[in-house]
Amino acid sequence: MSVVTITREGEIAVVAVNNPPVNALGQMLRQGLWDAVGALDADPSVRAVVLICEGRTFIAGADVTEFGKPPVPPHLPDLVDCIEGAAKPWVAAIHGSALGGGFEIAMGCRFRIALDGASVGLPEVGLGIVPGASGTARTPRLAGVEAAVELVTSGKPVKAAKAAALGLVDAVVTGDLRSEAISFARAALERPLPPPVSQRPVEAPEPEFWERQEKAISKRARGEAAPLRALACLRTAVEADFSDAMAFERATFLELRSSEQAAALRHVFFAERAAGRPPHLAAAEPLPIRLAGVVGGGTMGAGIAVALRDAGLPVVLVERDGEAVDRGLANIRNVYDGAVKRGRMTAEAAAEKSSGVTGTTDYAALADADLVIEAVFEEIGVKRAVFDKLGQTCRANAVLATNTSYLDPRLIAEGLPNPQRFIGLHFFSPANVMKLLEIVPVPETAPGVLATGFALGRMLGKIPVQAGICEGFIGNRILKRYRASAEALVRQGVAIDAIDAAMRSYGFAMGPFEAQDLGGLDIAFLQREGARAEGQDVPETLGDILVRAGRKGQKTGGGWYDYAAGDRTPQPSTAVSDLLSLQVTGGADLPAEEIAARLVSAMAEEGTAILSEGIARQASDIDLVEIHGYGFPRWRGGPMFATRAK
Ligand code: 3H9
Repeated sequence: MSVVTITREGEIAVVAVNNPPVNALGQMLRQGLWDAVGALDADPSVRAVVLICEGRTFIAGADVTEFGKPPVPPHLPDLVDCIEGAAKPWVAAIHGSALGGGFEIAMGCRFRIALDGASVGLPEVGLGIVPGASGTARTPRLAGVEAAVELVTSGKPVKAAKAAALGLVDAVVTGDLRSEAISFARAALERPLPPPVSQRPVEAPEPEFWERQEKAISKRARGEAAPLRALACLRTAVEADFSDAMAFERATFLELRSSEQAAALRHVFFAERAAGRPPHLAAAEPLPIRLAGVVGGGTMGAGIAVALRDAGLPVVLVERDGEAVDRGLANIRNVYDGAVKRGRMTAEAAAEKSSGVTGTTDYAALADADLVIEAVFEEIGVKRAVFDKLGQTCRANAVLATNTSYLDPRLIAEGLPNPQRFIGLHFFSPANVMKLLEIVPVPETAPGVLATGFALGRMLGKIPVQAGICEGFIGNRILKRYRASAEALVRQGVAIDAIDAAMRSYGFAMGPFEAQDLGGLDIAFLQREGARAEGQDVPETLGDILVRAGRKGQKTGGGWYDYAAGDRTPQPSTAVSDLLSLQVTGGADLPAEEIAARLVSAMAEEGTAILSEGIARQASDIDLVEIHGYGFPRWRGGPMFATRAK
């Protein structure tokens, strides 16, 4: 089957691309389009050309799997020029997404029309590169500099209607794209043609514009190379002539393509796609989810309810008494009110979402639920009592899930009728925002129930990762090791603020100690105390010493740091130095890179143990857990990738 076929509608030729799954611009497709330009230019009976794609999307970009290999001609920038230079005008007919090289091809066309709901964009910075086939040079000529800077340096696509308003597409159509595009092409032939995009004028902004952008991007995309380099390309594109701009963009693209950041981001790109479709569940059929229940309306339960509502599911929220029901529903409304305040949602949409949650104290309301997620207090007796009731009231094939983060799900499931429908679904707070979902089967969990966990993850727009059973599963187990290693550095005499600063400069939003101060030191302390009470040998941590002295974090005015009233800025604390003085045995003064290297290696070592015990299925899953649940910088690829043998 050919990746490019040409058919005719009178004087209009229709070039159809068919390169599943996403019509990526592999060498065969590039060659096919190159040959099509030649053939149609040579055919005097053709007056215009429509470029359209089969399948779920327009061309989604360069073929990322080719990035590790030497480039093979025809090169994409040459192909875009070739389409632009064609003797007949080309019309790109966009459905799905025209992304990266796909949108660059569209910009090489004389016209672009898009189906309503389609998107266009230049997501290259998300792969650690800049557009490499004129995206930085042609976009400002279509949409102006400001819009181009936003599009290219954020990597965020825009929907057809906005694209039309920005001038990125010439028309938005509904109905049959092929016939709309043919009519558009016929009508276009009746009017004088606009100049090719590369020949359109562009107004250069003042130098201060670039300085402002540089500052904003450095802040927004701290540590990432590509967005700033893309900005430099855009500046060259409006200050130099077109061919110089193209040469500059190409050189930048090639340099970044072989960078460590690009390799890391490609790794994450493929890991994310692989995570949602685990091959061991290929034959398992997920169960349908039409009605969901949540037990527990605290921060976590409310967040889970919002995540379920955002995916369009009706939700029943069960709490132990009327007051708790009201509090739970108020928690949910608060989340939506926040979204309205930030302009992310209209008040009507928020009201519609909130009204889709029914609060009750009566478990019988869960009788028809397909899935119930328990998010009550982290105590085995409390959780067991919930599952006793669920076992009595829910359908025998309803999926019953616990959101426990530390308890053993096997103990929670004990005594449950039909334990094959039981599973751990570990959300991260805030559950409607955080992308990670750890899926923890017990030995009895049926493959279809496990597959339902993954299907739910995809439905909620999360990154689902399967984890085996151990204390803390994948993420919290690595977190414990990370914190212990950070404390080990403090014991060696490394300053607390030096450790936090080192992890910030590595790319985390916060270091390990300031993060604990924000979240509170008492939760982990109580867990350790609980384990000690059960007779487990849990060594005293430095955090324990602080909590015993009343330093539980920001909420008590101090933890690892002091905080002035009403101020969240961490101040190094002499009280902490005094409290820990007996524990600190050295006077180490390590460079930031060494601190970060030690802590990331510790995470990776724990990851290796997790892998060898079969708790994680693959190293890339561990990277996804750290990136999506714990703030590991995406552009470092995760601890396993960052410490791999090169
Ligand atoms: C670029 O264009 C550089 C140029 O400026 C310059 C060059 C010189 N390549 O996401 P899905 C695979 S950089 C190869 O689940 P959806 C993906 O791995 C590129 N493969 O589908 C998966 O494979 P599998 C800029 C790709 O419907 C399958 O397709 N473009 C590529 O949820 C389905 O993917 C981008 O960054 C690719 N470019 O979403 C766009 N893209 O089935 C990246 C996807 O084996 N792509 N695959 O696991 C996307 O954003 C989404 O795939 C898209 C569809 C929105 C298109």
